[in-house]
Amino acid sequence: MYVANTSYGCGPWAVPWIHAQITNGGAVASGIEAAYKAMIRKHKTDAEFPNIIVMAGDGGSADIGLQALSAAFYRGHNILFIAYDNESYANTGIQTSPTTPYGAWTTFSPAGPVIPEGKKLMPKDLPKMMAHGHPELKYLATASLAYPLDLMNKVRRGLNAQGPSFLYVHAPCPKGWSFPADKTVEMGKLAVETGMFQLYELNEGQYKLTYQPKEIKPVEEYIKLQGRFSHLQPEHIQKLQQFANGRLKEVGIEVSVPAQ
Ligand SMILES: Cc1ncc(C[n+]2csc(CCOP(=O)(O)OP(=O)(O)O)c2C)c(N)n1
Repeated sequence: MYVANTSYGCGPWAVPWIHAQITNGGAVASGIEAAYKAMIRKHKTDAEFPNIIVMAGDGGSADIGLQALSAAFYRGHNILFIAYDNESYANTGIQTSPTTPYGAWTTFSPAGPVIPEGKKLMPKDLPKMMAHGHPELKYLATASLAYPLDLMNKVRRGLNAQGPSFLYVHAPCPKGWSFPADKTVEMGKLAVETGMFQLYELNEGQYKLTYQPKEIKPVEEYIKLQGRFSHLQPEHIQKLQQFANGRLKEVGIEVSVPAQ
């Protein structure tokens, strides 16, 4: 979101923004929050306390940026940390990250005779990691660009929460996943309808689904539209189906693996 939006020497934001390292988005936001608080308390500024929002990729949140994110939440800074998940280190040319799904092709997880499925590891579940063990956490939700009103409402709730808030946004990437750009919203919806991504809010320690598909579709309907999964064999697809079923079960939806 940084490089693509600011190439070169300009940017699209109508409000102030600052570049952070991929390692330290949480720490940079903490510093801005602390500076505003101190300056307001000491009457060094007439400014109102602003909304402070981090926009981090999955690398900058689930992987290299995780330490700074967790520390900012532990200290209780009044910030909204948004992780937008395109399921790879994208800007550098599509390398695997902890949120890249099992079986996905990336340049660091190519499919070949030795490792036919490409990526062997199952993904890290960052929102559930953030949901536990951060006592100051005020608000947590997942969202998707395919459900924009829901997304905007969750941003507002996170900003209203007066403390560390975390929003995890599923953001399908046509280039990295290899599908036509005009299918981006469809891909976002299919992720939710197949259980590859779940929309929820954390409500007093319980996951509350904010959108529940009427019928859960087989994951194959989602992955068959993406070039990054085109090498998968039926046994790999079965593993992805079990993964989706497991994630759904964690948020309260019981699904049996649909027959192949
Ligand atoms: C400390 C450090 N290591 C590596 C890089 C190189 N780098 C630039 S952008 C990028 C990918 C970021 O991935 P992600 O955070 O998922 O965001 P995306 O590009 O997918 O939006 C990397 C690794 C860097 N800028 N800084």
